[in-house]
Amino acid sequence: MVSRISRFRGSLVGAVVGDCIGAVYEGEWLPGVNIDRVLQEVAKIEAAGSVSSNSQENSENQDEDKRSRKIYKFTDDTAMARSVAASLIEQNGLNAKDMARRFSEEYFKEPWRGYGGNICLNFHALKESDYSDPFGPAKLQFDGQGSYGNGGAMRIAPAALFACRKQMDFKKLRELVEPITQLTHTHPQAVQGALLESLAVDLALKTESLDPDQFIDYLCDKMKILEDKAISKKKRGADKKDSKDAKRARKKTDDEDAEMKNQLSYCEKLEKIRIYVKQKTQPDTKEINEVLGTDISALNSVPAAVYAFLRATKKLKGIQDRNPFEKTIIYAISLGGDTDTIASMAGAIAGAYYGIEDVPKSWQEACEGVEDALHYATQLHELSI
Ligand code: R7I
Ligand code: MG
Ligand code: MG
Ligand code: MG
Repeated sequence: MVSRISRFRGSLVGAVVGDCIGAVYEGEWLPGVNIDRVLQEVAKIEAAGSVSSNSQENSENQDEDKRSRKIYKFTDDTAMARSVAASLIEQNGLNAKDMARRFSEEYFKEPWRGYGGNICLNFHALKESDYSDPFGPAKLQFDGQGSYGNGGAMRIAPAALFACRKQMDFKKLRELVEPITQLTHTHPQAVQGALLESLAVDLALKTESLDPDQFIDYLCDKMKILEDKAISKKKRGADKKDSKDAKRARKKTDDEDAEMKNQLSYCEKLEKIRIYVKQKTQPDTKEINEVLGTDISALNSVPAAVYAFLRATKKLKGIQDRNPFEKTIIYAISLGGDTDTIASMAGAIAGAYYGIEDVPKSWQEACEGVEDALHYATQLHELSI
């Protein structure tokens, strides 16, 4: 049995190693990233790890090894997740102003971490207004429709851990995840994506013996509630016919509907995942790209992360000798596109299920930010009992 603390550590560390290793390939599109290339990179990490373990008796050698070893830097995904963790821990709950300030200050300290194109405007606006309305600037993004990027989902694992008290239900998880996401992302797809990721992490933390079908059933159940609510909210908005604003809102809704008609919803994608996971022959990466998506939008990346985690319980070409956590990360990266983020989100779920013992030591040593992640996981664990 994997202990609860091991799962907490596995989840946050899983997210960090997915981000750090995935970042090597971010933005490589079709036809994905050849799995042999990912394996070569991983082999380098593991070779460096075995050198350091051979020189363990000699501390001088050890220091020298540490200096010469390549360190894989984390990106914005981890930078923001760290702020979520630190803020929840220090405030023992959500303090929106505090979290917004941490996001923003972190960005101004290290703007080179690879942030999304528009989120930076948010940080500027937050700072200029001295965080007086932490939710204000995000609502103005993209002509008022809010960002649908995956920046909300990519940082949410610590919130799932914080919320993982025995009595914590879906409603309470939502009450935490929605505002954390809305500090930067107000588009319903971004919020739903963050909820899907947090639900998957939460469920993985609590699952003893994984049955992919049941895992998907649970997620579908909850996502259906969210999607139905979003549809009726939209309808209510469109029904207000009187004012000019409402007319404009209605036109926007129609445009969005037309745009979204070509897209599968989260629930529909979860049903596709169910089929892909069961499939005897490994699904084609091209098809995964087209159907689930692997880009920087939440709708086209969170499902891919859930899929990578579940498919890694099955046969995967070229990586059968790897443990299922390693398979999850390597396979998620091989799907291409937004590799740091998809691998990070998949890593948070896989780590929550398999625990820290399945995250290779050499990977942990190679990735920047792992020690802090372990520290945050321990503190979140203490708060959650
Ligand atoms: O979502 P966000 O934080 O970006 C996260 C991604 C991850 O891959 C990270 O690893 C990092 O590389 O970036 O940042 P946003 O700027 O909110 O959204 C990302 C991008 O999605 C935007 O720059 C836009 O290109 C696109 N986008 C939209 N485009 C049109 N209309 C997001 N929302 C919209 C929209 O409503
Ligand atoms: Mg990134
Ligand atoms: Mg990314
Ligand atoms: Mg380290």
